[in-house]
Amino acid sequence: MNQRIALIGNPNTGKTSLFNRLTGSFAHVGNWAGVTIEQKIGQLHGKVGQLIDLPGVYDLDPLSADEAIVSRFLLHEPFDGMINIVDASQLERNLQLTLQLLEMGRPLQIGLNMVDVAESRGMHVHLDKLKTLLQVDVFPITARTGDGCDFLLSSIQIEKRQPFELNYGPETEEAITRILRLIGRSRTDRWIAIQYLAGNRIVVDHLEASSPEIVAVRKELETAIGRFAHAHITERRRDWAKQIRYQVIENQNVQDVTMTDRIDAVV
Ligand code: GDP
Ligand code: K
Ligand code: MG
Repeated sequence: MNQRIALIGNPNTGKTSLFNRLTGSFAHVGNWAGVTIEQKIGQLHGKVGQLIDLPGVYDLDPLSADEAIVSRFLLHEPFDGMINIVDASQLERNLQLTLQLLEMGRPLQIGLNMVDVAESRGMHVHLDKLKTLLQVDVFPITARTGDGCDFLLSSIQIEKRQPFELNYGPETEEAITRILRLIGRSRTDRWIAIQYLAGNRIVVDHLEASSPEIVAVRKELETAIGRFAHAHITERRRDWAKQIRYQVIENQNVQDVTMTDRIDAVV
């Protein structure tokens, strides 16, 4: 079977470096429908399968053209699995996207990149703890040198996975259940209700067109919690990412790499 694997992660986490390590010559370079951003698809080395290099994003909420491409891809394009590349030196920021991918419940593996940068700052990531907390396979890699990339390649799998369930609090959980009932979806699709409440434009437009009643559910939730649903979801994601980082990094005195540190580290 010709597997289609999507490569997803924050900008500047090493996606293109990993893409070049895992694939041979380009199978295809084209444009995403309606936008002029390059689409890169490569044949996976030694496998009947393709890797799709998606634009780097921090979130699935399509505020930027890149996020719209990724969001549309995940909602509308056929694919068999995902590799989420995560920057080990910026876990708190990266994991906020990872959570959204975990919630989808599609086959997923994490390539933990920039391990060299993290280690050089004295940050040691407890891989086993991270795997247990995220309930997904995590492969440490250094995309720049190729370390760990072959093992990641040989471990690509498209097994079914249970969606990760983060609890958003009683009022939000009730709203999620009501939304799923209104749109006729099961609990495994709860990520759609979460993306709706998070204000993902593509999901909002799609769901409100077919089930206008869900607006009232969101408004009731906002009255109950005294704030916008999207603000609540975003904060909950950030708190979760902070907690995971706290639990998996050994030396708590070391801070995550900042954007300025990153520029210094890669040049
Ligand atoms: P993308 O924006 O996610 O596609 O990231 P790139 O592959 O373009 O990488 C961004 C920068 O990080 C480049 O300068 C890479 O050489 C560098 N880089 C990629 N992987 C690693 C790594 O594992 N360690 C270090 N130190 N740098 C890396
Ligand atoms: K780049
Ligand atoms: Mg790139």
